[in-house]
Amino acid sequence: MDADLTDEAVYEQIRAEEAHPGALSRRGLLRLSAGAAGAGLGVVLADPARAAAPALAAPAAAPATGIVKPLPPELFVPQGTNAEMRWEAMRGQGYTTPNDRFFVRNHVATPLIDARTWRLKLWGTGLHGSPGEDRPVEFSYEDLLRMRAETLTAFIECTGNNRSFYASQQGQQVSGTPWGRGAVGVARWRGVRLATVLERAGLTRRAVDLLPRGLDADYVDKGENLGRVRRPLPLAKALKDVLLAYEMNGAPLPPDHGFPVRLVVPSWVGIASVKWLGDIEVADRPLFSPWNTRYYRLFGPDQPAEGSAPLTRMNVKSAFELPFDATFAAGRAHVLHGRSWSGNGRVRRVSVSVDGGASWRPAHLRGPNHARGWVRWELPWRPRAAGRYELLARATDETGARQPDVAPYNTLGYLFGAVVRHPVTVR
Ligand SMILES: Nc1nc2c(c(=O)[nH]1)N[C@H]1C(S)=C(S)[C@@H](COP(=O)(O)O)O[C@H]1N2
Ligand SMILES: [Mo]
Repeated sequence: MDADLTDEAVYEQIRAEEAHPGALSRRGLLRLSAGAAGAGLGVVLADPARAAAPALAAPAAAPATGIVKPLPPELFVPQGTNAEMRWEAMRGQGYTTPNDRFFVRNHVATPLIDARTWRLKLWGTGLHGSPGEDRPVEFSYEDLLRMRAETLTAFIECTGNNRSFYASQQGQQVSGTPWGRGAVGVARWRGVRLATVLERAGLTRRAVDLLPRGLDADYVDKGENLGRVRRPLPLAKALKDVLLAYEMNGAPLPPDHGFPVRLVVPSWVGIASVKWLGDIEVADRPLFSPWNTRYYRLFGPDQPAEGSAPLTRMNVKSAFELPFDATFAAGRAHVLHGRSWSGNGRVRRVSVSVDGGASWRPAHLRGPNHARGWVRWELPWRPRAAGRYELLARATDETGARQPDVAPYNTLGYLFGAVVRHPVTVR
């Protein structure tokens, strides 16, 4: 079992190399030097800038995204270094989002990491003996595979999912990746509880905050180097339900989703689920990084100057398994399919309107309804007359939170949970 996973890792690397030889035939050159991210760990970057460099004579097919897996246009909408899932790609699928169509959100580029030399390093004042960063407690990939495994079905959703609707539905300008609805997916994650690893590393009662950090390259925002992706995680959440995941839907984590090991922080903003996890500082005091100070807070006229508290849970949302401007035959029986989810827990009810919000009917919830996942639903529809229609879906979760008509404005365009007006044509 262990050996298989390692073999799979090698296989993934070889396949990636075949997929874009331009970037990866220069592995030696791209290997990061000691002191940089992943020092001595054989980290290789699928670097878009390098892949595109003229000297490499990269084939036209070489992707410019830094993403390793294929991004066929019927499954994905490109978003710079990211890839958004098309919602019609979920039609006919089971409960989870298959790995080949799970959205990718990369601040920089997918690094290719050798699981055989990779180590998870824990250090800091919240551990017995306060080990420094230079003398961390280490766990190998094999160590983690040998520990008691748990599975968790959970969504990961980018905090900016639906961001483009601030402009298109509310006429508001916000900054950030202009995601439509597809920066969300549900997977069955398998791995080790973070709590277990923290205990083994010598967690003390003084510990309050963790700082998990990725092995991808430094994130540079408009010329400013912010260092590697890292976002503080309160110990209470870490001990509750956070997973160190090494499998996604029964396969080793694909490179783009954090191979060899990522955090899965269920119900919370996607940024918490740090990919390509390299180390975790465990501290006896609150920790800060740009990802809980300047990003992932709400900023705007209704917020304090330093922004809201750092964002934690995602809000309730819905999506139809249809593209925008889908067409339907008039006078025929159709079934509308969709999914709803919430960081607060299970979705209780979903109402659907086919007349732009004038009237509503309850959708039929189908199949599993995991508290940390989503629920599928459907509703028959027989449109009588040709014309343009707006489909709306509004979910209510188990805490009573219901999708509003208008999402509260914030400058970074986070948490757009308002009902999406989905245009379709009947002919
Ligand atoms: N190391 C690292 N972890 C990361 C990121 C990243 O760029 N680097 N992106 C985060 C963000 S913003 C999101 S929404 C999720 C996306 O996970 P996915 O790419 O597997 O869908 O990963 C998070 N973890
Ligand atoms: Mo995100």
